[in-house]
Amino acid sequence: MTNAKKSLPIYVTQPLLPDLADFMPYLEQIWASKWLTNSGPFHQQLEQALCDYLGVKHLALFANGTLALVTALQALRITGEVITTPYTFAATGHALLWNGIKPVFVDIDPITLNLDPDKIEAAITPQTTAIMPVHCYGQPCDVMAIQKIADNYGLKVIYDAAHAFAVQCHDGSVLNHGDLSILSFHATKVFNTFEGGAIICHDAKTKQRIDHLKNFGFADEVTVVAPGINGKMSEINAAFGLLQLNGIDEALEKRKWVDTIYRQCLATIKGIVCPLGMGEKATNYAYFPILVQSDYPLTRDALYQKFRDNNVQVRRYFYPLISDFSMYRGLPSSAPANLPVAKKTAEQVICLPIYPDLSREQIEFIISLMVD
Ligand code: T4K
Repeated sequence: MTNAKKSLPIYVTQPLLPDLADFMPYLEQIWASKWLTNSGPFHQQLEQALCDYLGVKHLALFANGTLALVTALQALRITGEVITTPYTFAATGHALLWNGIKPVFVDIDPITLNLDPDKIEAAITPQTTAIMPVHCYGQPCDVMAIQKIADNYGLKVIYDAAHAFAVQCHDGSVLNHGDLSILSFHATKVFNTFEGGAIICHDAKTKQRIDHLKNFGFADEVTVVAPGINGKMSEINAAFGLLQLNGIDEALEKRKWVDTIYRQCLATIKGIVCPLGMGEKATNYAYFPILVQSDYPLTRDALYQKFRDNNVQVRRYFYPLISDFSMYRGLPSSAPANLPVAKKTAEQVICLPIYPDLSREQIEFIISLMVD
């Protein structure tokens, strides 16, 4: 215990970093070619390697997940109102606002913590054009139910799959569902390129439109087909992604091990619930959320403070709800009475540290803070 305490802080996550020496040949190649960005060779290789690894047809790399989200909405020309979850990171809602779209918040399911399909229909209006669910913590949404509603009402579906790298559902990659999915490759994610992201789509024409949109709208040297943005990933980020992909299976295994130990240790602690009973392939062990119930001796915030006092840098993902941020608070759908499950979950949640290098000693120290 004492040793674990000495080696603190323990962060909620730590990035996966391959050996620095293994990155040097990539850097030398970039230096030799002087090709630094704008769809260079590593960029092209990483797009193909990720399509193969993830089991998806088309993938466009981005500088980060937020730009991918903003561009996904542009690619499908989404306007009006979009139904989404309040239980997510700020970027989900902000991508809508950056496109002049009104978010309409719908409550979450208490088991999956994702958008509750049973509550979507009641929120649809003549202005609704799309649904933007989040595979929160990498737990797949009910993709079949959501698609059925979208088909019935002629709506597009864009998944914020920022957490869902390599996540499978009943018929393969969860990224193959909906019209588009976006990934984040931020440093804190299961697979990272320092900063980075991607849009997954199903046909070459859409991929081409996305590629134009992320490069200012340029279709060729003299033709600009849309008011695009600069969303391009650089060669350094792409090269790092290629290198990291080599170790991703091992990293996922280590995350699974951490998840298993936590579940074993927490099973007997009264008042602590692990909300997601995750299946073998339905998760990538990106996060380890716990819910602090009223029969636990400490409040959620007292336990959070105890962790922080002991230099365990846990996070309350996702508190506050984004519907409580000042720019969303005035929306009718942000009313707490409309979002009781999300509200309660946000008040109970703590995400415990989880990353490949977390040791048993560190896990035991974290657990000890919950039982002492
Ligand atoms: N949609 C969803 C559902 C998302 O969760 C996110 C991002 C996005 C969209 C947008 O994707 P990006 O545009 O970011 O690609 C972090 C991440 O910055 C953010 O990417 C992520 N979601 C969110 C859930 O978590 P913060 O503000 O909590 O990050 P920060 O800097 O406090 O880092 C958390 C912990 O990670 C630190 O305590 C220490 C550790 N850490 C962090 C960094 C940056 C490291 O060990 N090394 C590092 O380099 O948002």
